[in-house]
Amino acid sequence: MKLEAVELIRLNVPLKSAFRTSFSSVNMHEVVWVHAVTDEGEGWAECGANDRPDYSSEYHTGAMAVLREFILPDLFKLGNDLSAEAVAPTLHWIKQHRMAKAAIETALLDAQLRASTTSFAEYFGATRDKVPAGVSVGIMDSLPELMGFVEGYLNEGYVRIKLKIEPGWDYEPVKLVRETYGPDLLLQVDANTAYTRDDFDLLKRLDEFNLLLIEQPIYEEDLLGHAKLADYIETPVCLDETIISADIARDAIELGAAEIINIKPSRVGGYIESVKIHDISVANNIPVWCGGMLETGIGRAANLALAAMPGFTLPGDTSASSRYFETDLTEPFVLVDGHISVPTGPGIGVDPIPEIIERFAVSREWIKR
Ligand code: OSB
Ligand code: MG
Repeated sequence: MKLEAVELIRLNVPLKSAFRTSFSSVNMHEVVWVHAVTDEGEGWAECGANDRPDYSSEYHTGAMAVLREFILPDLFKLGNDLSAEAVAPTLHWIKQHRMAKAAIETALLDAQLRASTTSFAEYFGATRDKVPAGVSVGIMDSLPELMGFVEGYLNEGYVRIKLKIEPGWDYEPVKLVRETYGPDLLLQVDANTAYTRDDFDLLKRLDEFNLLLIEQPIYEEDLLGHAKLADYIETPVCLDETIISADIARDAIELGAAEIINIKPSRVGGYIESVKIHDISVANNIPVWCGGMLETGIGRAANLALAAMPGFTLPGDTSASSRYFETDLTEPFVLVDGHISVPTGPGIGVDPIPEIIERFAVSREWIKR
């Protein structure tokens, strides 16, 4: 396969309601898409980078810059030797920038698999045709507001609730949700690194709520701190931000820092690396689940295929389109009995709708070989 041109599209897609985490509050999904044109056909991917370097060091215009200046010139140079599998080895010399690398690798994988009429799910060896959906619930201004959202999501059929937490918004909201819905509700929390090694006693108080897991409680580089916390509390420690590669996943598991892993393909450099993390986790009896970055249908389709692999034994943040957007940019993904169907068509299995791209696009730029 040969890469002919790439279109970088910046989109601002309004969210239905503000999504607040311990690191930001967003009303708009500001995102970059990569549209690859090859001699065998076209492919699409959504870059995971936020508008600001607040979740990881990457941000959308930075990802566009590294694609333009370094990543795409190297891939153009490969000529006919290009394949999705060749992307990571070719770009190995570029330090970090995993979300930018993931976006182009995914767009090329989409083009490659569309050409061979293979779905992402088949390529991954996925074993299910639908996956259970959880929902990530942001930090709210008040407990009644939170309960309104949780009630609504449970009525829709979501099978697992994840509450975003931060110091001052932890024990009370978790207690209220647990007491209201009882012991059978699958409930977990995500701190996005908001706590420190000084907060272990506070986090231990959450043990009484029998949570599925606590996600990324402390600083992403503090592997040893997570191992110490995992020893100290009953709630299983799950890592998100820390797990940026299969090598780090292996080390975190061996150190006892990751009792569960959230796999986000964008964070780890793509789906090929994600499958490696899945395999390492399965070999070590570590459950995994698929995280999200508020993706539009273009990113969501590929995540659902990954989440259908056998090691994904916990519900993911792969919610329906309607949880995020009034209007998605593909056919919307819908929740049916708490599950979302895995696309079966070639490649990611969905197509962007041109008129809707036009509506939300802020800029479109072609880069040619
Ligand atoms: O930490 O999992 C996270 C959204 C943006 C950035 C980080 C995170 C999240 C979510 C929502 O929790 C996941 C989703 O529904 O896509
Ligand atoms: Mg998280």
